[in-house]
Amino acid sequence: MIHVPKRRGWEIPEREATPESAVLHRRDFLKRMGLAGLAVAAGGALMGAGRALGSIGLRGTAAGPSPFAAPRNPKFVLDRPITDPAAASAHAEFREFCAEKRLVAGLARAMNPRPWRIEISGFVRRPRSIDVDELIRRMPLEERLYRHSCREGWAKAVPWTGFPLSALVKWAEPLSFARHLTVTSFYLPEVAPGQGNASWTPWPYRADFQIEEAMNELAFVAVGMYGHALPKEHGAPLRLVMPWLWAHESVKSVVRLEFKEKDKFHSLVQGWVPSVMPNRGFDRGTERLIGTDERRPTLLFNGYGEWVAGMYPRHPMRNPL
Ligand SMILES: Nc1nc2c(c(=O)[nH]1)N[C@H]1C(S)=C(S)[C@@H](COP(=O)(O)O)O[C@H]1N2
Ligand SMILES: [Mo]
Repeated sequence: MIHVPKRRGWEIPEREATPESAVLHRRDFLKRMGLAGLAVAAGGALMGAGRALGSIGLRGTAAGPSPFAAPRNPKFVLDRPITDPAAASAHAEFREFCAEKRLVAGLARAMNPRPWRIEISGFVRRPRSIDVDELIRRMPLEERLYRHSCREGWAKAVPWTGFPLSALVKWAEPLSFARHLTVTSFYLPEVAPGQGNASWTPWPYRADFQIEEAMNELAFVAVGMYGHALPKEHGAPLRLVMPWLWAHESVKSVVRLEFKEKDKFHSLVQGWVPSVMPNRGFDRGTERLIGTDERRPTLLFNGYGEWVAGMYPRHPMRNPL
């Protein structure tokens, strides 16, 4: 069944769509073998450093290096230069603050990402909440170079510091019949002026995933960027990065992970946008690289098919094939 999205004010017309045959590439990624152990060992060393830092946030101090400067996982390579950090921050999508991307960073200064608690709820062995810095100390930190692409037709390439979402899911101990995960952002209309605007709903911002998607090796939780703590406009103190999905799935400033037995398969953020990119009829065909304005073709599964294509065998909304 064809799913026709309602056009929202912030969507640009889809006049640039090109035939999918023009964007079907496979990319050569580094072989995935033998590197996992290395990342885990390096992450363990950093967890030690993090523990020594005490509770006043996780800044680098005389006591040790910043945990946000984590060792890079060499498995994930880019086909383009890293996006200039200033350009990335001047073009931040964070509707809680403003629809105008260049104003988001200024408005987001009003938020306070620490202290910050993350709630684990739903079908888990033990519903609980945890302080973000405590969570960071428990997780194996690494740096990954990922590309992310918004369906408005722009893309960034960013070194994220964080940990696999699978590590957090395992820590949460979902029950065997938990099949979906809803990841939710904050609701603070007194801090985030965009949340006073009911025309873009529902708040709080959220996205739904199948457990398989959450457990996929690519699914990442970022707590840092460019070797530093995550800036507010990019979703401090903790956000998702799901690079094979359109970037609207990468929920910023997460406050809750809820495990569910069942959900609409394709509920997603607003319940209307196909999430795997590119998707016939919704993809624009090219993306503009933030910072350089270079245009590149969009890629099936954003070029990450090697990791994720197997998860989408038959679902017409998620599998564009
Ligand atoms: N909480 C929250 N998360 C969000 C959004 C948002 O408005 N609120 N926007 C999404 C969209 S549409 C995009 S394109 C990416 C942008 O991430 P970036 O600004 O770090 O590039 O964040 C996603 N995560
Ligand atoms: Mo977006």
